[in-house]
Amino acid sequence: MNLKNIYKRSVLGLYGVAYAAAALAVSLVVDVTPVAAHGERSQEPFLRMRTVQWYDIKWSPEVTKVNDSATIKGKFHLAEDWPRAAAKPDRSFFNVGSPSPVFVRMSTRINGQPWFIAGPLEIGRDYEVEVNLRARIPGRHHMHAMLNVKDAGPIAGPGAWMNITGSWDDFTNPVKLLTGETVDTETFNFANGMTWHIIWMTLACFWIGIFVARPMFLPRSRVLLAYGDDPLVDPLDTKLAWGVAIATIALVWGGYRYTETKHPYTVPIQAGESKVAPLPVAPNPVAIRVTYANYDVPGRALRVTMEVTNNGDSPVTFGEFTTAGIRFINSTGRQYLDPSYPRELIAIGLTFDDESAIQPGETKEIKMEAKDALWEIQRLMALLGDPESRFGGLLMSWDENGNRHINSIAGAVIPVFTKL
Ligand SMILES: [Cu+2]
Repeated sequence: MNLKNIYKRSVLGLYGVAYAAAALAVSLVVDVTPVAAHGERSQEPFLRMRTVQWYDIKWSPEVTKVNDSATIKGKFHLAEDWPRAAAKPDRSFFNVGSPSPVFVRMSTRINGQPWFIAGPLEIGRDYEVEVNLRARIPGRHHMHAMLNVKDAGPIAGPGAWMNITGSWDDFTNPVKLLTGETVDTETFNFANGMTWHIIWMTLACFWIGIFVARPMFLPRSRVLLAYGDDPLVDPLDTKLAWGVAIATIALVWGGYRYTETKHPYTVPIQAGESKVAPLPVAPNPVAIRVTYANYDVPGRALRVTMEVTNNGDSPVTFGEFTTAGIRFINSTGRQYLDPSYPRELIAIGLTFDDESAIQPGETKEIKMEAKDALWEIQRLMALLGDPESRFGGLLMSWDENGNRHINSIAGAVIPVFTKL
């Protein structure tokens, strides 16, 4: 390779750098308007319907002032029909899906136990969760309950709008340390953090700068491939490398020594595993066997045929089918509906071919229809395009005394195209 060639390649490399810089500048200058949701509808239906089945989720209050507390609480069932394509919840972490840290999470409890590290959860069982939040950034935010499952990713639950009023400047997050001192974690050691960023970035830029200047990456790589590293390393390079290596080690060692002297009492970040027993299995006299299910594409309706047995001593009536946080209800379910549940996630199109109660000891075949445009709006009909076209959800029934029974049902779905 001749000199002219090396020069040409260096110029090409510089064009690349200039292009990247221009792209960065455009993205900084052009106003990017925030979107109202975070793409929860684009998550595959099999993940939303057949993994974490959320119910009784409550967001309160609707409006919170900066620094005030809010909670998200509710329950979830881990579906027996957990899809093969998603990793099992052997290591899960309860999280809150929000547009940036608009709230600060103060605590998470699962079945009353602190849950600050990921841990195993059991398929087929139920859990109760409560998250305490502290309002930080004013605005109208869409907040989701969410379960992060290792290797399966975040599984978003239903979302509701929570508003924060006030000014971000007033936000404080005081924490009392073991030594009795109180610090505000919002601003604590901010300058220290910035200083360390600047130190390491300066060192990194200097290190890369050496190789950019003497000579640049591409010509260097060509020379290395053609002639080996002998012609590339000169005595100054060796001196600089030693200098940077010693500076790095000195900074790390010095930093640790300084921190230890300044904060002699520290607790390491907890890195174990949260373990909690699932909620006890509630006695459920209702047994359901799904025998057939189809999805009416033009009619936007899921139709499920099932054999239902009431093994209890009180007649039961079906009232709600919940899937992916969407609640399909009929007149029975409406009586028990939480009025604060997001309206956009409620569908009233739940019907049964036989609406009469199932008597104690009775077994009968029931055809359920859950019909609503929400199948389209929430993009759940995309389950027909999933490699495993199965539905899942919680079917809720109530006995005469108002006791609720929950059955997690699932089955294969066949698409049908009937005339409207
Ligand atoms: Cu959202």
